[in-house]
Amino acid sequence: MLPLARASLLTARNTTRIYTSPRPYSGALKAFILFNLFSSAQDPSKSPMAVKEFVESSINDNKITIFSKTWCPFCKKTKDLFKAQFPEENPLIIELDLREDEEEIQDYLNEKTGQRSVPNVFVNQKQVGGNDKTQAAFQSGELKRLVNL
Ligand SMILES: N[C@@H](CCC(=O)N[C@@H](CS)C(=O)NCC(=O)O)C(=O)O
Repeated sequence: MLPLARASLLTARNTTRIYTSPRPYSGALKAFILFNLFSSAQDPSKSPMAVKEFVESSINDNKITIFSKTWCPFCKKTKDLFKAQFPEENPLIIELDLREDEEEIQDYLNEKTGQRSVPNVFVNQKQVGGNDKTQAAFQSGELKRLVNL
């Protein structure tokens, strides 16, 4: 074989060798990614209809609904306000960070109310808003009016 031809064959072999070893991993990785994409796409609890139904029934079936996150300091203030000022009420508190459909619920709340942040408070099916608006509504007497509708 001509020296030049041998050299290019060696290069080709080396190249092949370099890319041979990671192949089993990249195949497994691809399968893993595809599996995860497929699983989340197939998860019925995350479908737009299921999320919409969950949010709407939560709001419609409860006098007070608070979409919250366990670690959120504004949510704590809102929850404390209801506990202190309306102890006889039993708000439905949905801690989004404990759910797998957290993102989807926030997307739907944003679509419905223009607000993606938490807390997001509803009283007698009316959106009050986040913590600032809820505290202000309490100060003005509007929150009490809504609770007692
Ligand atoms: N001014 C808002 C502040 C609410 C806020 O910033 N909430 C944070 C959590 S502490 C939030 O929702 N961040 C976006 C997210 O968690 O997706 C209020 O009064 O509610």
